[in-house]
Amino acid sequence: MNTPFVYPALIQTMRWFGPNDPVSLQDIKQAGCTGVVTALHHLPNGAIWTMDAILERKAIIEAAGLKWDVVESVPVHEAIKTQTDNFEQYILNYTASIKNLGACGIKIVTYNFMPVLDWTRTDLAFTVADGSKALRFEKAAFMAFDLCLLKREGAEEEYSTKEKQRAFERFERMSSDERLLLQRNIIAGLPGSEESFTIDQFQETLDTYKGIDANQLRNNLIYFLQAIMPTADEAGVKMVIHPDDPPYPILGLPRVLSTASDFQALIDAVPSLNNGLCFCTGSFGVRPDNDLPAMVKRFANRINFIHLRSTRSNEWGDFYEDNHLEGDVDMYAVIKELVLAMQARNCSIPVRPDHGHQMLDDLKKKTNPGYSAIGRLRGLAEIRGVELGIRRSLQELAND
Ligand code: CS2
Ligand code: MN
Repeated sequence: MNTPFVYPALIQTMRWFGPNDPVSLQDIKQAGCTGVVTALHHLPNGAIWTMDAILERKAIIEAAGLKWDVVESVPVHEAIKTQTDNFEQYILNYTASIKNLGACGIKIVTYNFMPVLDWTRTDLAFTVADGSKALRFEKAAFMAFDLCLLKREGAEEEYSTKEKQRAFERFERMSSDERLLLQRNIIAGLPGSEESFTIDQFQETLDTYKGIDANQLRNNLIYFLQAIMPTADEAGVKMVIHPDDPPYPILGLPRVLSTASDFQALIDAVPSLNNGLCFCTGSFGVRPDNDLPAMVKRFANRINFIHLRSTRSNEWGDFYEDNHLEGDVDMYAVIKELVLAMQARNCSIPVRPDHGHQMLDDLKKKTNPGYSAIGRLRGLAEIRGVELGIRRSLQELAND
């Protein structure tokens, strides 16, 4: 009887925002996770993550019987993205943080290079058909913020007449409370986004990108990666960049990690295998021109962290977070390519259910938008089931 052909399994994790997170480590363990994705959110952007601070967090996680598998994220200071102020010092600090994380045994570090805003939504409590609440990006509301609240210089030229008409009509229908909520949703920073702004601060920060187009931002990203990669290689730390969310320019800001060719440009410039990718189906999946299964195949040896979620878009450019096995993402095809990638590399890759509806008892609780317990537990359970079915089927085929 030959040895059964073994397909490595995904490492199941959930994001945890630290001791103040309404979702506990015990909740995460009961959801079936073995690992945790977290960051030292209490440290200011640009600070060095000391060994003590890292080990303190690691001890809390291990005391709960879990493993700190992934950092999400060590935030990249805006000065590094714009190469202003003392950005070189911030790069040195970032390098020290990577070295300390590697020394503490934390070997996967997520980051993103989105200018000013991290992930962006207009509605954090959009009620879907079954009564649960989802995150939503409504294009007309977003344009209304841009044109009527922020009143961004040059915005008028960026939208079509039809789009502007939809934005102004949308704005007229909003109450003053709705306008305030819209502004807060967009610039107050969502969970994991370390920045939060008043409208004036926001405009000032946008202005720091005047003269920085996609080409320049990409060059600044490559400069940053070239500077930190020797330390990451030395420390055995895999850097994984998270894609843009949404995956296209907003507010006149460039975005440089929205497509396969964006990531290809990075690995062409910085070939180390520790220059890796956080494969987020929700972010990449908003663009119909992103072929997700093909991207998994193409970047299989550089995908070292996975976010699985699915959005559903319409013809107006609106999208909301659907259930993990519904929406526009072919989750079966993506998970199958991920299982094949892990088998080829003979390694297990950490996955987390990205976002999840606020549902059941969580509807009566205050939770981090997208990061309530039950919706993510449902998503992870569905992902786990699809993966198990695929692995067993492939294994049986291989053993025939
Ligand atoms: C999510 C965010 O946007 C997403 O897909 O994973 O919660 C994520 O934390 C940030 O955008 C990545 O830094
Ligand atoms: Mn994601």
